[in-house]
Parts: sequence; structure tokens; C-alpha cells
Amino acid sequence: MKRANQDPDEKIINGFKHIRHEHESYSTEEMIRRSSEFYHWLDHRRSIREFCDRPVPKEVIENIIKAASTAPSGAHKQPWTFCAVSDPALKSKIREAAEKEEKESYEHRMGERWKNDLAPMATDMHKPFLDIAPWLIIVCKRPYEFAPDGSKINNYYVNESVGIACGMLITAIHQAGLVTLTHTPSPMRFLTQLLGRPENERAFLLLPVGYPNEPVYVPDLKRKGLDEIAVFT
Ligand code: IYR
Repeated sequence: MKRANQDPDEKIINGFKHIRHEHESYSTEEMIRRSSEFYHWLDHRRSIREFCDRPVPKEVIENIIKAASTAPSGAHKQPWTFCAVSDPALKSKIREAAEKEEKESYEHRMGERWKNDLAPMATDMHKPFLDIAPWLIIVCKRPYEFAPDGSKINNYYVNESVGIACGMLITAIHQAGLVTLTHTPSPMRFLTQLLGRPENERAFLLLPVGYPNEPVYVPDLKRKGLDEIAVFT
């Protein structure tokens, strides 16, 4: 029998089981080295618009999605569905519908200032990567769930939760040595329709995943410096 003053492996709070968690921390030098290495490694990530059709094993995509799904979420409701598409016919339908919306956006919905701001990114209404990339991951948010009686039960902090999961997804893609791009055809309703998703799901972000075309070029962008993005008091 365990003695009462021993560290318990679990305890009950509000009637729910809490388990002991082993956390790994590092010396100051190790922390500085790790955080700096991680920053430099992440700083090398770039959004890529030109993909090649080299296949990526499904297992890699599964791992990337599992990594993203470790994101924190409001009341741990995990209000997301990651739809991974590799079927060429479906990718092609998605491209057709996305380009239709993009044409409308570039020609009518986006103002001159917006289009000027996008000029350095060399983006336009044509989205060949939707056919070429071996995988498309469409991240859907679930603003609410259905109770057994059919009534709607709202999730919490849905945009924050799904946004965090998307950040982790992008990091996981980079970690696997693959590239992506945050594509935001707007409106995105056609995606949930083409994917046959239930009515409590809304497309949040579309990420093509694969290898870059070789050679690949990216705009010569500079990131803001620490003094522009952070305040320390
Ligand atoms: N939704 C379009 C246009 C676009 C908008 C912004 I803001 C970008 O940073 C890049 C593109 C698209 O996804 O291409």
C-alpha cells in the first residue's frame, strides 16, 4: 500500500482523474541553444507556390495531422477535421471550383491596394498546385456539435483553437521536409460541399503539401525584427 505522504500518480479534481505528468526541462545554456536552433530552423520555412508531383506516403500525412491535433483547444473540444485529399479527380474538382472563386475575387472582390500588396508574392487566380501537389489538407472548423436530440452545442474559441492547430500543422509539414502554402479561396463553401462534410463544418484553410518544384524561387521578403514585433516591460 502507498503511504499517504507519497507523491500520488493520480488525483481527483472536480470528480475527474488527473495523472502525473513528467515534464522535461533544460539547463539555461541548453535552453538558449535549443530555442535559438528552433528559431533558425523555423525561419528557413517559406510558403511555396510551385510544387512537383513527387508522391508523399500517406503515413507521413497521418503523422503530420496527428501532430497538429495535439494543439490545445477550448475545453479540449478539438473542434477540427483535417480532410486529406490525394484523389486526382477530387483535387481537379477542387482546383476548378477554387479558380472560379479566385477569378471572381481577383477581378471584382479585391481592391487595387490589396492586389498591389500581393504583387511581390506573384499570386494570381491560377492555382495549378491544387492539381500538382500530392496532397491537399483542408482544415475544417466545427463551430458546434449535434446533441443526440439534434440540438446544436457550441464549441469554444473555435477560430483560436483551429488557428493554433494550423500553425502546428505548418510546423509539422516543415519538420517532415515538405512544403506548403496557406491557400484561402473565398468564399470556401464549395470545399465542404465537394468533400461531403456535415453541416456543422466550415472550411478554414487549404494547405497543399508536397515537394517544391526544382529549382524553386520565393520572394525576397524580410521578416520584422524583434524590436518591431515585441515589447518587453
Ligand atoms: N485568397 C487568394 C489571394 C491571396 C490573399 C492573400 I492576403 C495572400 O497573402 C495571398 C493570396 C489566394 O489564396 O491566392
